[in-house]
Amino acid sequence: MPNSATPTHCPYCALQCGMNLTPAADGTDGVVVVSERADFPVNRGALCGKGRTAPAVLSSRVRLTTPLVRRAGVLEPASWDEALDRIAEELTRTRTEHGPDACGVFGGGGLTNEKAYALGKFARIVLGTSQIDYNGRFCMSSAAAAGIKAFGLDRGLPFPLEDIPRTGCVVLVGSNLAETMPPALRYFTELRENGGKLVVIDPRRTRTAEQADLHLAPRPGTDLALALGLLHLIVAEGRTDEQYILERTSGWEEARAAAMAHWPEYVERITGVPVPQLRDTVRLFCEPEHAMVLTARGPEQQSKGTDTVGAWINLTLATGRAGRPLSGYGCLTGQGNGQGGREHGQKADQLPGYRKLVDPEARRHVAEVWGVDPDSLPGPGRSAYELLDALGTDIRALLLMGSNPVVSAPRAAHIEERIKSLEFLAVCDVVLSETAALADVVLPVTQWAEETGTTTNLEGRVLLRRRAITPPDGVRSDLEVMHELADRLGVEKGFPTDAEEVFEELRRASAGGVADYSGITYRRLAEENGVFWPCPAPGGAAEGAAGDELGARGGADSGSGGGANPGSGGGANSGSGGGADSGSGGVAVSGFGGEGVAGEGAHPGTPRLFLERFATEDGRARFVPVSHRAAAEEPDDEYPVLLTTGRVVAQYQSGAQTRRVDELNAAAPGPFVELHPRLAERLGAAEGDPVAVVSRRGRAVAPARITTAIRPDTVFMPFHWPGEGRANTLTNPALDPTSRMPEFKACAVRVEAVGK
Ligand SMILES: Nc1nc2c(c(=O)[nH]1)N[C@H]1C(S)=C(S)[C@@H](COP(=O)(O)OP(=O)(O)OC[C@H]3O[C@@H](n4cnc5c(=O)[nH]c(N)nc54)[C@H](O)[C@@H]3O)O[C@H]1N2
Ligand SMILES: Nc1nc2c(c(=O)[nH]1)N[C@H]1C(S)=C(S)[C@@H](COP(=O)(O)OP(=O)(O)OC[C@H]3O[C@@H](n4cnc5c(=O)[nH]c(N)nc54)[C@H](O)[C@@H]3O)O[C@H]1N2
Ligand code: SF4
Ligand SMILES: [Mo]
Repeated sequence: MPNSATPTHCPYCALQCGMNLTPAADGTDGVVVVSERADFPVNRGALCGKGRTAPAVLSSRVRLTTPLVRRAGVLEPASWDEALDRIAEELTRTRTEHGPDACGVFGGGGLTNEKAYALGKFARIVLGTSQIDYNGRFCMSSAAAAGIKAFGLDRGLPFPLEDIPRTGCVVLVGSNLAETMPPALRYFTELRENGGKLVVIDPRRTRTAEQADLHLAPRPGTDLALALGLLHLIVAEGRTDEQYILERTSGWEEARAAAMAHWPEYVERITGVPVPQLRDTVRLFCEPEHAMVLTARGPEQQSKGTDTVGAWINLTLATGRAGRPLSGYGCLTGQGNGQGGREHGQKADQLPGYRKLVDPEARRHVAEVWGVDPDSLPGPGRSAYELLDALGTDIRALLLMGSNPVVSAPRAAHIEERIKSLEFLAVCDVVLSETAALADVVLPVTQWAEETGTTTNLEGRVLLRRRAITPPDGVRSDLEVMHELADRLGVEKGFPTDAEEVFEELRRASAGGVADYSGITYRRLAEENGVFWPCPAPGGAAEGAAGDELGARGGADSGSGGGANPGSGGGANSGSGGGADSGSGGVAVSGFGGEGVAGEGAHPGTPRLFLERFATEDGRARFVPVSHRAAAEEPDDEYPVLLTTGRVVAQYQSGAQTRRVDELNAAAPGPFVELHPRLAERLGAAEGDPVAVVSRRGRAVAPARITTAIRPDTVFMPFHWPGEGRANTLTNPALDPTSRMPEFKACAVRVEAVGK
């Protein structure tokens, strides 16, 4: 039995925990045993409840195993041919009658790199539409935009998690990782055991905040003011690193001036965080030699998320932390392939390799790989919310893969109406999600354990998720779906069904781009425990394309095209050629690369970015001059309370998968409204009483959960459930001007007791 165990990775979050899977000896449907995979360094065998129970969703008791087609208003089982023909006909009709942009495509950050790549290619060359985006827009897009502005490159963490225990202080902004990435908590526990300090910033005293040396509880939506106030104090207390600022950054004067306008007392009034706590934070952050700022959805899912993350990055720059060993800024990406899913072209403005769709050179390179005319590639399309908002008007038919917006989109009742107003909706999913239930055609697809593919975890580590079991009869992979549809729409070549074949093409398409995967192969991924991008092919196997973008821009790995870091094999990152990781000040790169695995001349990958230079044109990080502004909707007499939203440990996202697992439902059976005893008393609500939360978008009802762990001016709802308790009925789709991220984390509501 043990020798039939397959090492693979969890289907859910961005930690991409390693696990071993063994099919039941008797081949019983859906029965798969999960066992510890201690050799994978990120989680070292530890799994959360979602990972442990993930095989439950493989069972045909809860999943789809036959295509469904709507006939006379009812979804009925159909053959694959009928279902695929129907989709092809409707897409063709829509395109002919209304033009290619009347067809929309919506993807997901849970899709493998191969699927995300193929979906972007499918939209642009099969449908010829510009109208593609994905749920990652709702996730880390603000951090991505801020990272690109400041560093010239967006990779969630610029260092591996293993650096965290060895730094001096981590400021964790709006992450509840004790619930959202439980095995990662270990890194922070070790940090504290080593004498390092943890500061957590969250309007709620979460399980994560309980681990902290210092917990700041700002009003939702005020992180920008908080970061500016801290920078003000850093300057006032003379704690800046002037030499670093001079040598490695630009734009300090403007950013400094903007921060100086944010006096601590003013910041206290906006945020509710007392000045002494601001001073303590500055001391904890500045005193140690090394320190990090990590953000997650709290500060990012705001209509000013990009500026907010920019302000936190400014703190790391002013104190000389970014691009130094054991220090810097990172974003904790969320979905299983939240990182890779944002690199290979399912984003509205993007081509593979994190290239820009508006860049003529990028278009030329990718069009050549795809064998099409660069001029035939459409331009950038709408962002996720704007795309969903245009359904039924400009966009008449939608192909959706890997998301459940009926539950997860902001202002969800409106988006549900938009989806219902489509002329045609096709959904590929493993279960009949709330969105799939509205479709005209539903295609049942294979999932993680049944198919091979790669994901890129929150560290930028590309991983091989291996097939461990045979899928049930009747399901096909997303790649097969795209192959079949492309074929029916007149594109016979270019959509292989084998994931490795897709990956080989992705390597070429990404070569020379920011997210360069050209030096990564399935073989290397199988032998090493993942490879960090950028990883250019030796000698520019990208047909001379390597080096065009990064080289010209002096990117993170200036050795691209030249096989920098030659043959280190042992994983030392001190190769010649000025790769980003050379001269890393003696930081050992452990847990990376095995003896000689990378092979002679192979690039070892880049666990740590920016140690010599940033990926900007001049190699300097850019300060952004930002000032605080209010949330799009602030409390008033009619809506006097702030609503914020987020997650609980036992459910995942829209719950489409985890709400089908008994053990998880027992732990987290339904929605709730977390509120402070003082607010509950005013309402006359007792624990468990139904309370209504009302915003300008709608009304949701869920039981009260009364706790002193939340600010009295704020209520919290998790967003995992549809129906009456759907948090997104309430949320405000106000968008960040740069990232187009909706304001999931702050809107004005009133709270009412129900039927007392
Ligand atoms: N169990 C579970 N784990 C998950 C997921 C899941 O659905 N369930 N989803 C995965 C995905 S895709 C993602 S993106 C990650 C998200 O991971 P996290 O970002 O950790 O998750 P959230 O609960 O959305 O938000 C984190 C915290 O932000 C706080 N917060 C709310 N408003 C504000 C604010 O204005 N400022 C600050 N500083 N904090 C605020 C909330 O109280 C919450 O505790 O989790 C991943 N892991
Ligand atoms: N109020 C509020 N709303 C939020 C957030 C918040 O914090 N607050 N967070 C936002 C964030 S960060 C995110 S990431 C989104 C996530 O929200 P969604 O985009 O809805 O994410 P999931 O629920 O993971 O949906 C994934 C769907 O794809 C299916 N699926 C899984 N694997 C595959 C596959 O391989 N192929 C195909 N075709 N389908 C597959 C699943 O069964 C599921 O139906 O929610 C956002 N919405
Ligand atoms: S922490 Fe994330 S990747 Fe790890 S087992 Fe849990 S859901 Fe899966
Ligand atoms: Mo996310």
